[in-house]
Amino acid sequence: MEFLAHSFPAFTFSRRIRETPYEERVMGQAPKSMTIYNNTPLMTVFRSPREDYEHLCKHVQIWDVSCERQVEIDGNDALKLIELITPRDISKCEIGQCMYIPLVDENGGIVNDPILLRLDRERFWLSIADSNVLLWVKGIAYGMGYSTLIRDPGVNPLAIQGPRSDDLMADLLGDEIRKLPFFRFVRRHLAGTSFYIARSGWSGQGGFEIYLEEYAMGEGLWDCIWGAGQKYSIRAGCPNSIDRIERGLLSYGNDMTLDENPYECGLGRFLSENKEAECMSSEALGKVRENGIKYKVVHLLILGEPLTLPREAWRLKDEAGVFCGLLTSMAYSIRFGGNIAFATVEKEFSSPGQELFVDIDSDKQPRATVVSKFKD
Ligand code: THG
Repeated sequence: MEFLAHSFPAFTFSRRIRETPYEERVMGQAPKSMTIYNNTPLMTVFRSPREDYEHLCKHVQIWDVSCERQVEIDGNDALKLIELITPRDISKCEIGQCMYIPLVDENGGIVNDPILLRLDRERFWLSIADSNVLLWVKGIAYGMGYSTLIRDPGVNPLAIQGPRSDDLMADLLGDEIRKLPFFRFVRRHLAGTSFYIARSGWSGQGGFEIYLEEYAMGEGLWDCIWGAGQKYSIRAGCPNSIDRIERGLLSYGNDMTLDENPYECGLGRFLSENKEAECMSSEALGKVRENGIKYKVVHLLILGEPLTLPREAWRLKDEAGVFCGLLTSMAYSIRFGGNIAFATVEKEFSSPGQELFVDIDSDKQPRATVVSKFKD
């Protein structure tokens, strides 16, 4: 298997590793590799990255993304609390709307990059990436003396992704669902349970995310979608590295961390410079705007043979052999005829066209070119 260089000891599942309501069904589809995300198993490959990618681009897939945990923030100060932790202005977020909101600390560091769901005026879910938002938010709420209830509501999201997602969900929920705009959600009923369903998902192929609240209904829901999906050649899937890098979706913990600010990660368009509400990162981000950034996350094209990225990531050098950045994610893209990657590089080396070298132990060090974007 090209993506498994060597074998590992068996994984010990314990109470610290969350179970998901769909895992029996997922395991029945013989996934080949997985990772742990928010203490929850997340599959990474079913057949091969390339086969999974080609299927995702043509058909429809069902993904167990229970690892996208929800942090529920409920109560009188909920809006105020979320305004405090994100530099994005969320005051105009409507009930039934999702917003991508980087969470940023008092030093300008990115804590997480969740999707916000506004369930009610003062009731929200943060659908988080892999870092402990719950404890951070609880600490802030306590320190500020806010009266809010903050908890994990035990939601287990299921994503339906791919070009046939609309046909499949219209068969199950009626044609109305086709009209659901991007980043909007509605309440629907299926397989004996009701849930919020949003047009969203971590792929470039479009689709929906179902936020299942009743754990015990998970297998029934999976089976219902699976059965109806047979005519669309449905398969079990997972976030696909080729697709997400082509789409330019950054992965928290890999391509951005607490050490980077949102301007360095190209998330400037999600920040509201003059937001009215009090926000803990305003001052730090104002300073970044004044002083400029030192690093930048860029897209790289590395022509040649497929490369695999080791866990510690690869260093990048300039022509003179001086270290100037770090490769953070990579995949081989047939579409672009080479390896596509994200890297954090010193700002002087971040303009499109810039050439860099991948510092691997070989006579011929692969040449990497900074590109503006992989795909629109
Ligand atoms: N779905 C849900 N929760 C999640 C993710 C998800 N939590 C973790 C992680 N993914 C959060 N990160 C992202 C990053 C980007 C997007 C969604 C979640 C995304 N971005 C769009 C884009 O860049 O094209 C649009 C953003 C916008 O315009 O507002 O979709 O996938 N439930």
